[in-house]
Amino acid sequence: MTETLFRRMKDLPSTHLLGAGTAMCAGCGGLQALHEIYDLYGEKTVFVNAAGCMTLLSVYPFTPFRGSWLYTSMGSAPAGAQGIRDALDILLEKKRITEDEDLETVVLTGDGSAYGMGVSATSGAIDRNLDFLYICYDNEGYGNTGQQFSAGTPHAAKTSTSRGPCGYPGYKKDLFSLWAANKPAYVATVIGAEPLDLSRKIEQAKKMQGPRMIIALSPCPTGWDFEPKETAAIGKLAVKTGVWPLKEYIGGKVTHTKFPRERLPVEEYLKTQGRFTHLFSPVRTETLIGEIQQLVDRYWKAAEGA
Ligand SMILES: Cc1ncc(C[n+]2csc(CCOP(=O)(O)OP(=O)(O)O)c2C)c(N)n1
Ligand code: SF4
Ligand SMILES: [Mg+2]
Repeated sequence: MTETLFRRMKDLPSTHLLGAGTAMCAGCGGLQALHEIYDLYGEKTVFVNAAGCMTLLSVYPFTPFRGSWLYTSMGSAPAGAQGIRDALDILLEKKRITEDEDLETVVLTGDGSAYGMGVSATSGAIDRNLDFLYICYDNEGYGNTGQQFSAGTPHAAKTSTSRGPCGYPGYKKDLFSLWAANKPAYVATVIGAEPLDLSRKIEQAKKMQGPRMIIALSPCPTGWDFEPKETAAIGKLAVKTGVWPLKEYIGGKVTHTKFPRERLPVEEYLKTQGRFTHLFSPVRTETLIGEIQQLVDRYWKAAEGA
């Protein structure tokens, strides 16, 4: 039976591979973004995957990734990627593989790793100018273990470890700027609900060498509490309200790739998710809604003035 399953997975076209026969939630926004990226990046890749939801894609001895796949602890995926890149370079030098058989090294981690435990290993990898693509699917919490808050959790969101009346008291870390400050070749934010913007950025990253980083906001029906069919609509609202700026960094310059000229009020986005219900019910919490709106307004005022 396992043999049949393996054959079935192998026979599927690559565009339908990710998610086949796995335990991912319906409507997973992280998987949507990964699908789109994988379609463009292709099978000649080694995925170095830190512990998190996406590690459920591979259930030993099977994996939907056609190239290769390595599982690492939460903090060490970029270090694992260095080992893979070095091994491939040695094989190339010894002519044990041809240029055509070389593989792209791709790190895949959640926000728990990217915004927290993995920052040190990522900084080291950028310092060593490691030639790799780093994808962070950002579902704004430790999704795999029950949506505890992470450094990517937005202000006031309820998580399993911030259940009080005001939700998470902290503020989402600015990972884009943190990465850009390390001067890698490329940094971009994307979202699966904007596939044209995403594909242009992945094509751009593909043309470059050195450290290239992608942060994909990943609407998460399970952790954010919404119906799986709403994933794309919520992703679009994240962009239209200005909550998730789409931008890229190349050679010291940051460019916004989509300017929400007529921004919708943030509450249009907040209202769609159970993690923000306490802002509207049983009574409307004007202070918190106002604070979130102010954060977004301040961001775009600075961006427009830049
Ligand atoms: C050092 C360490 N602490 C805790 C865990 C348990 N753990 C496995 S996955 C996970 C959540 C990871 O969160 P994130 O990186 O955001 O990925 P997501 O689960 O949201 O996909 C945790 C805490 C671990 N694997 N390693
Ligand atoms: S918990 Fe969220 S990120 Fe994890 S598989 Fe489910 S929908 Fe995707
Ligand atoms: Mg996460």
